[in-house]
Amino acid sequence: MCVAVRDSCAPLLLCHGLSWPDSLDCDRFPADEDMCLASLSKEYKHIHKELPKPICQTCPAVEEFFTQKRVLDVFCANNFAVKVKLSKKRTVSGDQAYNIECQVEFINQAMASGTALIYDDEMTSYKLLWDDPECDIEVPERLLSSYEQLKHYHLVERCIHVPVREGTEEEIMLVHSSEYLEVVKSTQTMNEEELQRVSENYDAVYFHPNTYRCAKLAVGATLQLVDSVMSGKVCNGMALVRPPGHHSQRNAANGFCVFNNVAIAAQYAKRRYGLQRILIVDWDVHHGQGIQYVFEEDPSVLYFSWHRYEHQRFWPLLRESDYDAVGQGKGKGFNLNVPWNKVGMGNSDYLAAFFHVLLPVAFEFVPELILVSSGYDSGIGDPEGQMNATPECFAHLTHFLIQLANGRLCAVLEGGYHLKSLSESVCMTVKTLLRDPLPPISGEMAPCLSAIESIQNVRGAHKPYWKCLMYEEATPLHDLSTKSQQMMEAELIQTSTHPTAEQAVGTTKSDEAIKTDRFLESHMKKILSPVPPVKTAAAIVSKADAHLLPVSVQVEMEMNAQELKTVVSAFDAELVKEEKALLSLQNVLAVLDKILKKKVCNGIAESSVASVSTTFALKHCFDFGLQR
Ligand code: Q9C
Ligand code: ZN
Repeated sequence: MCVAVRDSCAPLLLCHGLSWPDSLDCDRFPADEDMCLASLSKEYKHIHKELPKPICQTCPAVEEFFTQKRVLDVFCANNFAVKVKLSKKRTVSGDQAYNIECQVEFINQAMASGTALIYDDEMTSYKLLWDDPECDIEVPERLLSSYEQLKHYHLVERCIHVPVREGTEEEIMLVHSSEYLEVVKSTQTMNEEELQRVSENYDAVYFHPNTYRCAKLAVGATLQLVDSVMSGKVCNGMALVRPPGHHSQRNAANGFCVFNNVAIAAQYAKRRYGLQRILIVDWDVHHGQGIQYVFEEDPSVLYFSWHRYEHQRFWPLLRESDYDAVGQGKGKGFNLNVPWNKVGMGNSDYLAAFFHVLLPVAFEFVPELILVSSGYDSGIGDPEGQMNATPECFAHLTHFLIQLANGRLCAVLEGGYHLKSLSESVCMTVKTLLRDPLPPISGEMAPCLSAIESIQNVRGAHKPYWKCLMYEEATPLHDLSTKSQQMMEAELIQTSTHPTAEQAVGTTKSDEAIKTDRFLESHMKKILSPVPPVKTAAAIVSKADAHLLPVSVQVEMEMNAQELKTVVSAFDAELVKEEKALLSLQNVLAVLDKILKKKVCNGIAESSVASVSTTFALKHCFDFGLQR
């Protein structure tokens, strides 16, 4: 609970001779924060002006109502859902006097709706100025093509546009040192040669005169998103930013990252909103070691990352990216690493990691906010990741996550270097945040052996820290199925003297990229069937009850008798001779038919003869040509 809310309501309660309920924790905002006071000052004045003088001996009913409404308004304006019950009781002393009993019950932070989209093309204003094969995939087109595709699917206009701002020095210093900030600042005025020299001090980083400005915007965009979600303006959202953040560290840029946008956002959310549990999900294909370092000892931030690891042979080549880095000190158990020891991981492997590692732990953790380090280099076609997840996989990952934290999720772009794969995956994420129905996920649904081994090892390593893993039988596997193969490959590379090997890799890669382009073009058409115009249909027996349904539910008429005859053959007719059974069947088939014809997403039908209805429903599906 916020001090400002308490203070604004205090005069209200006081004038009724009441004090703030002791049971409410009122100090979740540090007193020196002015955010909430600012947003409330209008309300506060309003209260002072309009409230009856603090003598309520004769408090009439209308005034009680007024008071109640005021309290509610104040709380709701701040996104707190409360139940306020003011009841009037005559005092013993005299007929004219009342005691007002006040019960304030916090239900929860109110459920907001809407999706924020934060993007500014100014973040495309820096690029690599020299030749560096290590960095040449991190291009401005990454943002441009993602935003174009969002426009193409008409998703931009369905989102709430939130402007970017610069992150302040103070905000940047929630994670970074002032010395490092000064280094980055100094690159603004450097010439190419100087820029190149600074860049060389870091691993896989390039600076441009506009980098500093864009890095500040990337931080600010992320914080704008956090503010939009936490203030209840929206329920969730996505920030499309460059440069990415998850590799950068207190004193260092790293892996295209300058300021750690997501780590700063988590520190900011803790400070400003008094959050006690934040979940960071890093689905980028690289290990966000920068985030791990910031929160290693912090039990209030649960960090999950899966990453291409290949037994520490993949960048950033760190021992601490393995499954046994579980966190340190008080933070033990709050760092979850799923190292992928093979390339080619796909939808089933990612879902398995969610089902068996992230989701059980996250549900036990009960986060108040989710930040996603939303990199799409874990998607199909990406030259860095070499993985296989198709765009709709990200829809499903998003869908599972919004079941937590009241749906409060901020997705912040990290990597993603195959432009088509990146932009389709961004679109699937935003579509899901907007709560569009999900496309069915494609491909084989069993995880591969190597994925199972990694998953089993993280579960084993975290067994001491989470109840949901308490009964895990398996102990960490040391002889991984990929290990011997890995050794052989390493030897092969060492002994290989094939002169054209490098060239061959070069050509296959771009061919590969084009192949993925073509694949995605047809794949997306296949899976993105138009969204049915009606979400839910209902067929109910007594039409008089229709008014009890939410307005958005379309009430169906029963299937007409003529149509029904084609489903119920003369032989089967025996089964539905009774009028009641017939009506039930007509109801079920009416809804089913609409679903099959994609006129509605889902539905409910009232039936008194469920098994008979099911029999005919199945038959109708087969007739419709529905198969596995
Ligand atoms: N030969 C992000 O995705 N690659 N950063 C280094 C070493 C660096 C990735 C290759 C990849 C950085 C945000
Ligand atoms: Zn990455």
